[in-house]
Amino acid sequence: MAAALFLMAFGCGAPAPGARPLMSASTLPPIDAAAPAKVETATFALGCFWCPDAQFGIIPGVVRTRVGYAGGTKENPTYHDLGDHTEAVQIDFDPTTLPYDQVLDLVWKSHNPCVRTEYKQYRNVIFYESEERRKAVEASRERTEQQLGRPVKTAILPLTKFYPAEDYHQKYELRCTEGLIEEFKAIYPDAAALRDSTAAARVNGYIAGKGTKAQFQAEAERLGLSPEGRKRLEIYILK
Ligand code: MHO
Repeated sequence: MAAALFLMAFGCGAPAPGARPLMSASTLPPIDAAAPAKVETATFALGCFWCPDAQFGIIPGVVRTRVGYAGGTKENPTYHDLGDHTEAVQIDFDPTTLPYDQVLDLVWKSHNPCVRTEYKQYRNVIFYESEERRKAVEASRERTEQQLGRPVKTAILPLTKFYPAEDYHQKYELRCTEGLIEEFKAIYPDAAALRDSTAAARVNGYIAGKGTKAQFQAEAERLGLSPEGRKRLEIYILK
């Protein structure tokens, strides 16, 4: 009897209870469906990680962002048990439209590199993943010192490991914005998929006031928002 009821309720070939329907490319925000297969990754720390998450998530050519902990030795750090780690952001970017040297320029311009940061949690760091990257970072430091005419104090360190932070820190501004976060949770019930969405990265940046009207007009259709969601987001775009 129970089996018959089960079959009546769910039918043949219907997903098992609790299974999530498979996401088809057409239900994704177009900007996510078009994410390039080949990306490179860069990691840096510029104070509280909520801010660079938004600041870099809005940049054309940035495909994904994630915030986390890096630079220390403690294994499996958490926000409340950080050990010797620093809050960091990691971006996946499309090197064909945004070369690594441009990423570095943006990093140098988005903080004051002449100030030594007192707390390890919030210190400024550019991490490198290879010898080639180390050379590129050091050359960009020299260019920056010449431009500023002062020594730069931002640390340059090898990236040994990056620990992604808790879900509630990912796309923080978006998560705090009623009406918009619900739209993303409906598209991406899985927190890691939401974190990895280009559309979520852009919307998080717009909410933080990092985007311009011109950029929004050019990509609004591709962010996967409802007409109400789009109106809600427009309130945050002032420039
Ligand atoms: N506790 C600070 C910084 C948060 S952060 C992710 C705040 O609430 O603004 O370090």
